[in-house]
Amino acid sequence: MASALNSLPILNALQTRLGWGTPDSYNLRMSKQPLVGVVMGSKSDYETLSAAVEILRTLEIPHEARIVSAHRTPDWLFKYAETARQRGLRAIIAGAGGAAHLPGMLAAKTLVPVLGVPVPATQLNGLDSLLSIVQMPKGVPVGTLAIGKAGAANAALLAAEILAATDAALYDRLAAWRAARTQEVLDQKLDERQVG
Ligand code: RP5
Repeated sequence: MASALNSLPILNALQTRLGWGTPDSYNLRMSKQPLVGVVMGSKSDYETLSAAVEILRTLEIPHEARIVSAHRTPDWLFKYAETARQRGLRAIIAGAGGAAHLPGMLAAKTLVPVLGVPVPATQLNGLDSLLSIVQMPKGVPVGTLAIGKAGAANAALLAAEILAATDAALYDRLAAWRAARTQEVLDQKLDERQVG
């Protein structure tokens, strides 16, 4: 029904006029089917990964969040990775702390792009997970972000950029988000005694 409606030129024109983007992007926004999977090795990692979820919500990107442990639920990890593409995921954000094998093992089992977020969960404050995630062997890439919430937020923005390549309406939302960040800095003022 939806695809039949989308073939109506007048509806397409209306969608474009209202800034809803192409019929395809309209369908993606309206569907509940997740496009981005946010996975983490433990519930305690959510505090870090919430920065990614927040950005995905702001940009209206359908997503899901799941706990998937590389060492404690390896079979579930494999199932998640193996079904990711057929379930419609276009990017996976994977955060883990310590000996963080989650992003790399997901990447080994799917061609859906994996964005790795090192979580500061141990005595080494995320340096251990950063090195574990970033040092992938040639041929199995993981796009590795910064340690902690900044990395999680950037992972979501990178996922948005990947999706925006084929979604004009999302591209516009992303551009508006970036413009707002620029404006925030332009609006910042130093005190009189700070300007020198
Ligand atoms: C926690 O254990 C970390 O924060 C991490 O994400 C998780 C890793 O679990 P495994 O994937 O190694 O089972 O300390």
